[in-house]
Amino acid sequence: MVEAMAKKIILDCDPGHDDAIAMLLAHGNPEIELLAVTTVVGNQTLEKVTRNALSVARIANITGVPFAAGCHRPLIRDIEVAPDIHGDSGLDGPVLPEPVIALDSRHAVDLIIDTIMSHEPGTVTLVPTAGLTNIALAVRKEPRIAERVKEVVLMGGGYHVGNWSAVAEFNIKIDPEAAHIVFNERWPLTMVGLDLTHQALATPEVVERITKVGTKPAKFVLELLEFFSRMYKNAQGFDYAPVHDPCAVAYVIDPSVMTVRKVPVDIELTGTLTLGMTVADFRAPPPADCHTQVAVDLDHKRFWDLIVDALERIGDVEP
Ligand code: PIR
Ligand code: CA
Repeated sequence: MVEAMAKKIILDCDPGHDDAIAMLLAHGNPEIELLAVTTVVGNQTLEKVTRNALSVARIANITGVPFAAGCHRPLIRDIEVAPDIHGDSGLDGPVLPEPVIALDSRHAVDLIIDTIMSHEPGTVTLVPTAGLTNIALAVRKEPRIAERVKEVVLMGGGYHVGNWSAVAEFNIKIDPEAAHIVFNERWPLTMVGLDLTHQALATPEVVERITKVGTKPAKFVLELLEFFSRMYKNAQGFDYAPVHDPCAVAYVIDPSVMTVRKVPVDIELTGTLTLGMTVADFRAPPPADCHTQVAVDLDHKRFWDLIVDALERIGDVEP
C-alpha cells in the first residue's frame, strides 16, 4: 500500500513562489503524506505568507491538512522581507483566490510539536523552506522532538553561494540565531542550499512541459514562474529562475534525485561580513559523529519530472 509507505512531512514555509510550488509537489506526490503546513515571517510578513498558504491550499484543493501560523518576527533581528523577488503580496503574479479553509487555532510551534510527538518515533520529516524561527522555538520548547523526528531536510544556506549577502542565503540570514539552534541539534540534517537549488532552473523546456499539463493549478504555476523569472532577471541577472523550495521536498521523495556530501556545517553569528554564512567543512574524512550533509548536484530532468507528475496527479480542481 502506498499509504503505509508514505513519507510523513511537516512543511514549514513562507509562500513565496517556490514555497507554493513545494506545497503542490508535496500534495501531488503519492509518496508524501503532508501532515501539516506551518508559516513563518520571511518572504513577506506572517499575515501575508499565511494568507498565501491558504490560497494555495484552495488552488490545489488541499483539504484535511492543518495549517497554522507561527512566528511574526525573527528571534532577535528585525524583520527583513523580499519584495524585490516575491512582490508586495509575497506571491505576486497570479490572482489569488480567497482562502476557503480556516487556520488551525494552535501556534505553528505547538502544531509542529504535537504532530511530531503524536506520531511514531522516526517517522516524521521536518521540511523547512523559510527562516528557521519556528523550528528553533519548537526544539527549545519540546527538546524531545530532536530524537523523535526522522530527519530535517531544509532549503537554506549554501556552502559556496549567497543571495542575501556575498556569503549568506536569505532563509539563514534573516534569523541566523534560529539557524544556529537548528544546525546544532543532533538530528540528521540535510542542507539543500543554493549550490543545489541554482541548478533547479525553470528553463523554457520546463515551462513548455508545464504548459502541456493544461490544468488550472498548472496555469497557476506558470504564472508564478513568469513573475518569479522576471524578478530574478531584474534583481539578480538570472536567465531563468531557480526554484529553490521544491528541491527539499524532492529530496524527501527520492534522495537519488541529488548527490549529497556528509560535512559538518555551522552558522556564523559574529562575522561582520559573514553573518549567517553556512560554514561547511569539506576536509576529509568527516568526523564520525557528523550529523549534517549538504546537497551538491541535482538531476535536473528527474526533478522536473516530479513536479510535472505532481501537477498531472492534482489535475483540474475547481477553485
Ligand atoms: C528567494 C527567497 C528569498 C530571497 C530571494 N532573493 C530569493 C526565498 C525562497 O522562498 C527560498 O526559500 C529561499 N528564500 C531562497 O533564498
Ligand atoms: Ca521559502
